[in-house]
Amino acid sequence: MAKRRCNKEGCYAPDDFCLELAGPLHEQCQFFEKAGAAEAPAKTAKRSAAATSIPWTGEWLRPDQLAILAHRGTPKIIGLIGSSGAGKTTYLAMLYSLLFNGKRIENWDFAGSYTLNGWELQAKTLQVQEDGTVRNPDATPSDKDFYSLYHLALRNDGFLHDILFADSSGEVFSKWADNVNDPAAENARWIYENAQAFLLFVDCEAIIEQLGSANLDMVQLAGQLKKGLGNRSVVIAWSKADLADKMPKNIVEALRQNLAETFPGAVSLKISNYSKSDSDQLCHINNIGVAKTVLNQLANPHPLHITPAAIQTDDFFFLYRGSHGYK
Ligand SMILES: Nc1nc2c(ncn2[C@@H]2O[C@H](COP(=O)(O)OP(=O)(O)OP(=O)(O)O)[C@@H](O)[C@H]2O)c(=O)[nH]1
Ligand SMILES: [Mg+2]
Repeated sequence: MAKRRCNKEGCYAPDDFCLELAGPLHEQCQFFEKAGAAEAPAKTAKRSAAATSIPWTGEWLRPDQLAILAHRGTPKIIGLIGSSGAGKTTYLAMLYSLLFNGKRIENWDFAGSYTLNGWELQAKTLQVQEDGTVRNPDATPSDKDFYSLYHLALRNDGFLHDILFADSSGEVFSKWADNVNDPAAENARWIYENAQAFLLFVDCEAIIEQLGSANLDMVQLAGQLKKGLGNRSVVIAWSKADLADKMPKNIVEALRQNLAETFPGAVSLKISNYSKSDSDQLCHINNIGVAKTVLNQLANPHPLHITPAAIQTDDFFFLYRGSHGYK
């Protein structure tokens, strides 16, 4: 029997995402059913739909569900690491909101997602409510077996890449930083072992509120991340940078130096989810810039650890400048 295909233009289900339902549920799609009717009796199609049982909610993926991506090669995992409340989940919510609102990651075109519901759920928390407030994401559960892998299929240079952003609880990563063998940090260990690149979040607000102790926590986390890092890349995101001016300069300088020595050549970007204008540097440009930097480093798995030439700036961060093509 000929292989069934969808008759919706541009849809290559079952070899690729079902365009209509934005996921692997092509058997339930009206266009796929119609396509199948031409080649197979309707009863066969119904039976095969019933037999397909995918433990998949569209919210987020767990490691044991990654088989649904296996037919296209090995997905690449980006681990988000930072202390509790550092803004990791909000970063993902903002990244999706920006993409949904038409911003582009230069040279990386959105081609679908198996976790659209998960992205949507987080992005909704950033929408302004009727009373003018923003809800913000809930703290990510700190159970040792809680996983939330957010999927993006992205086309770069004609190739399709399955990218998974591995979000986790900062509390768990702090336990892991204290003791990598902590039985309560199983998910942190999995992310550390399986990620090909990392986003390390430095919480500006924590530095303002906790001063030296936030610095020490960060140094400990960075030190643990470095130990078995190999040639995997790290991008440093100074989150909640709308508050950056309030950070004590001596603490920031000490931490910045420590991170520069721990991760030579790593790109540092200040990000914020609170925008002042439509093309806000911290919110619109740098959030996308963080994603673009880490994706480009993933596409080039042996990044050259060359310290960039000195940039004339009154800010000690290397602000992201690659916004060409940014819309
Ligand atoms: N000032 C400021 N606050 C922010 C910003 N982004 C997030 N926040 C605040 O930080 C809080 C924590 O953010 P989350 O994204 O939940 O932090 P997280 O790192 O995922 O935390 P865990 O899940 O507990 O590890 C939010 O509820 C917001 O109140 C920002 O850009 N600026
Ligand atoms: Mg979180």
